[in-house]
Amino acid sequence: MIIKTKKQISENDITDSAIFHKRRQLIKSSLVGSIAALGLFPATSSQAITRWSNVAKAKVGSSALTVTEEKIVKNYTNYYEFSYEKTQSTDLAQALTIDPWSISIKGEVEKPGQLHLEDIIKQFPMQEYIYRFRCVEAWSMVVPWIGFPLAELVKSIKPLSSAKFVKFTTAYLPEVMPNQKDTSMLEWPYVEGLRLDEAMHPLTLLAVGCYGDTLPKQNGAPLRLVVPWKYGFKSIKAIVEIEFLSRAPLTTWNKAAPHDYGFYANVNPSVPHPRWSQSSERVLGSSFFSPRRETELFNGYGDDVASLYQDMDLRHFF
Ligand SMILES: Nc1nc2c(c(=O)[nH]1)N[C@H]1C(S)=C(S)[C@@H](COP(=O)(O)O)O[C@H]1N2
Ligand SMILES: [Mo]
Repeated sequence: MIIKTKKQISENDITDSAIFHKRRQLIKSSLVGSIAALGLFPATSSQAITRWSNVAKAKVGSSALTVTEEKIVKNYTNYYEFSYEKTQSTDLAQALTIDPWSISIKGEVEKPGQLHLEDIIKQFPMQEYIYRFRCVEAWSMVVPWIGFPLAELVKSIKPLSSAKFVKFTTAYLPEVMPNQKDTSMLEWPYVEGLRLDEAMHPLTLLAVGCYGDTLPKQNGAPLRLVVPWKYGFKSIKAIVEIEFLSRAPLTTWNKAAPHDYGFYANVNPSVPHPRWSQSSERVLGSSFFSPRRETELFNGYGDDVASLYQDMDLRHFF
């Protein structure tokens, strides 16, 4: 796949690129609205594999985030279609072919049909978003994603007023994804879902890259969801279908173990998993002696998202 951009860099962008390099070391979070005009463009449009150069004009928020080392994020992956073991899934995912790739849009929308990845990348302005990421297994990391708000895509395909939920589906390729032949633990393809207002929230991303580059296969290439206030399993990888529904879809983990994994899966230190506490987390890359991090409600994004759940009992809708 060749990812091109028509975007030209201005002198300002070039000046500001120095800021980006500083931001990689110690970066502050996180209001998406405050991450202003971050231009991302392929360094050379002739390359088959695109590298994005990053230019930041970021006004940053309050709490400092230290970006997790790239090699950790790229080698410690959960991708159960390939393996239940984190380094093995990284290796096996390399067999996935991500070019060409298209996404079918279905259900309660004015504009159903097929979207090609190249067109998506051309149509929506890519930015870098540095988010916390908290797995339900009680580890966490901070990842500089490249992508765009899912809301932009949703608006462009015009959901009908009957659309209340969005369902996402991963590729089904049992010849390439060996665990898809084993349905004893999970049903395939992997399915996730959001309420429409969650999908429209500006923090919710479709990511096509991370660490200034295209998304590695093991991290969900070519296109994945990122919902930073929810447990990592909501952030579905290798999306091939987005469907708009009037009712909540059945999602993979919720269906497999409804008492362990709720539909909402909002990060919540006071709702334990039945077999372990969620009150703290192991920060990937921190030293053996570093203390665990206290888990925050909504993974620290409460100022932005708590209003979505105002009248809900978060213990019941976990
Ligand atoms: N299709 C698919 N998406 C998936 C998963 C998976 O196994 N298959 N694992 C989920 C889980 S449990 C987590 S924690 C994150 C991990 O993302 P990462 O491997 O890029 O860190 O992906 C989520 N998305
Ligand atoms: Mo996870």
